[in-house]
Amino acid sequence: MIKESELILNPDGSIYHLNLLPEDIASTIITVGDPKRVARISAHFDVIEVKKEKREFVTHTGIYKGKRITVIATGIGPDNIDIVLNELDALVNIDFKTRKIKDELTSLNIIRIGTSGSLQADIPVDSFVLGKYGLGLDNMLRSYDLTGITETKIEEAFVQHTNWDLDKGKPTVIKGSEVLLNKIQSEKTFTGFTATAGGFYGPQGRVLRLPLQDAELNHKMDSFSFEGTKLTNLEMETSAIYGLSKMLGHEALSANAIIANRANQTFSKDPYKVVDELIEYVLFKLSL
Ligand code: R1P
Repeated sequence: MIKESELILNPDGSIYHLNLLPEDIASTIITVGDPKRVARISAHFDVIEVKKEKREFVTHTGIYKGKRITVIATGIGPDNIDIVLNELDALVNIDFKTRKIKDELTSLNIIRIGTSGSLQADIPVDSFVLGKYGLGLDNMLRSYDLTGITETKIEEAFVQHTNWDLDKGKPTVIKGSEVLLNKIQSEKTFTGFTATAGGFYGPQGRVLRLPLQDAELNHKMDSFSFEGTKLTNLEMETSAIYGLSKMLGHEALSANAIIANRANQTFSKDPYKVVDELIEYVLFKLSL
């Protein structure tokens, strides 16, 4: 039995942060960073059945072309992903009455629709990138037993290639869902390593007033590849989603709209447009 301090439920029986009941979510879940992006997605639904929120965790569940889909905002960063993924899993795989793990486990399909910066000059702003792998630079996953979850050979190659300072912790590499990748990729999408940073400025090589531990890191990252797969883009959630999904038995894929290009220092003229295009693209692919 999972104790009250570990599995925290609100007085109405909903899970602590997400404020959701088990029946509020579908088995296909779209995650977004920006809470306002939730309504931009559910605007495409034929019907919206559930609208709930607490803090940055805004959730809409509805029907899109006959398929029940939940869209949930995670807010920014891997620490929030720890909350969202654990609580979504608890909603389907823990019986809230007995506080016991269910005998039959449910596997969710989790798709992130995010925004991201490209590290490659030939992956321009306004394009779509799918993360074949998540490369975590943030260490959130290191609190878990990652035995058998991470791609250790790629991790070692990355540490060596970038001369990574292990005082910052050790990068993790986790593969995304092949099933979802095959379903969603097309000639419209780029694929590669999506790197996840634990911050927006220094952790992604941006300098306003503070000097960086390694000013060359982004250049070392954009020249990293493993068996032909390049490091494509940088954002703040993918590797955390991939790691927790893999450990918990869910399928996960991250689709990002490229709104900045860090290699040629450009920014999309209309970031909302490319995000809306990615939303329509992913919803269409999920409906097939
Ligand atoms: C930073 O501005 C935020 O935008 C990106 C990053 O991953 C981070 O969450 O994604 P979202 O647009 O999905 O929030």
